[in-house]
Order: sequence, then structure tokens, then C-alpha cells
Amino acid sequence: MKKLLVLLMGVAIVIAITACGNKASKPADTTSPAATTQAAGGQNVTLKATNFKFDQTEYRVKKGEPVTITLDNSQGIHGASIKEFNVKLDNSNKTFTFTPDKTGSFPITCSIMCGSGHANMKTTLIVE
Ligand SMILES: [Cu+2]
Repeated sequence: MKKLLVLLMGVAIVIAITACGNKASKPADTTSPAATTQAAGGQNVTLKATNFKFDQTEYRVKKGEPVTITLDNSQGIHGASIKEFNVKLDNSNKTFTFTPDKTGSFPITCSIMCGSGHANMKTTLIVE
């Protein structure tokens, strides 16, 4: 009888180890989509707009890597335009992704007549 018990326990241990092995392989599967997302992440620029300026005097990005640019109107209603890269953002089109193919300084201007400070509402995109 004792021998049978030992045998059953042995089988139980083998099953337990096998079950654990299956569990251990699952987290490895779930990490792979996250790694893919990171690789495709690229560069993110957020233009935070208030009356009547953007939150930074310049925004730096790298040439040849995708840039996702987002307009965040935290005060007033503004637009953002970068003519060189055909970027036009406003409240109905807040995000745009492009890949800068040249280096330099490119003006970012407000594209909506937002009020008295509109003409001075400018900043710069610097591509390095
Ligand atoms: Cu404006």
C-alpha cells in the first residue's frame, strides 16, 4: 500500500511541475506585443496651447524617425500649422504623424484666428 501511495505522490508531483511549466510560458507570450509597441513608438510632441502661446519656444525631434504631433488646447481654441511638413492641427484633427526628411528650424504657427495675440502665437520645430 505504501509503495502505491509513493507512486501516486510521484505522479502528482510530475503533474504539478508540468502545470507550472505551462503557466510559466504564458507571461512570455503576453510580453511580446508590448515589445512591438515600444519599437513602433517613435517620437511624441505635444503642443500645449494657451492664450496666446505654445508651452515651449521650441520642440526638438530627430530626422528620419516618425513624429506624432498632438495639439492640446488647454486654454482657448487654437490650431497649429507646420507648412513644411503639411501639418495642420485643430480641435477636430488633433494628431498627425509624419517623418521629417530634413533638418532645420521650421515655424509652427497658430492657424485659427484666436484673438488679440494670434499674430504672435508662434513656436519652432527643430529637426536634428
Ligand atoms: Cu491663433
